[in-house]
Amino acid sequence: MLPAYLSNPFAAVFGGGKPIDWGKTYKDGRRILGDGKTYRGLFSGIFCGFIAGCIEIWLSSRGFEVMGIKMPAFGPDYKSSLIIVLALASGALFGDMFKSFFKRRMGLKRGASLPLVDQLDFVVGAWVFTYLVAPEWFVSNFTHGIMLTVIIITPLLHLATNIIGYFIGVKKEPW
Ligand code: CTP
Ligand code: K
Ligand code: MG
Repeated sequence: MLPAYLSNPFAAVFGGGKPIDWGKTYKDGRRILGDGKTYRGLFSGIFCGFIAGCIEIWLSSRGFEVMGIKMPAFGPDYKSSLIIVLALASGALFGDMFKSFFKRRMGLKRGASLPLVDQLDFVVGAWVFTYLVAPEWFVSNFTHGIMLTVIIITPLLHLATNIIGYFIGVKKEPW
């Protein structure tokens, strides 16, 4: 999940410049996506998430140790692993973009919050893209366990990060 988790914050760090919708409005007179979705954010986010995934593939191919626990070498199928990593990173940002389209149709301005949807958009996007390239990944009970954990933990992580952001003064609201 790391490529999906990292593509969003990296899009926020490196984003800016030309918006993906070129500043155009939809039939309803509102922006198609809004200024919060830019080409630079999209490509830098996908790139950083992809690099994170490549490091994971590299680590898992040689085996590594975390806090004294030895992880065995996986000997992964590199080609399919790279495609999955790319699907996770890009799916996350496309899911986020898809959500912005609907937020604008609902009349919500850029940055306005849509609870739970704002926190799970990228997770759903990442899984939809992964399903398209590797449906076999979704049949195992192990994967279902990971998915349930991610759905429960992600909104909590999001809230915790925002509370920290509020106390260190980089966020106006603690949510
Ligand atoms: N960002 C970007 N390009 C993307 C995604 C994000 O440039 N494809 C940057 C923007 O600067 C954006 C910030 O990351 O403001 C935070 O992303 P997000 O919370 O998804 O955007 P919002 O500004 O909240 O816009 P929206 O209401 O459309 O979700
Ligand atoms: K987001
Ligand atoms: Mg936002």
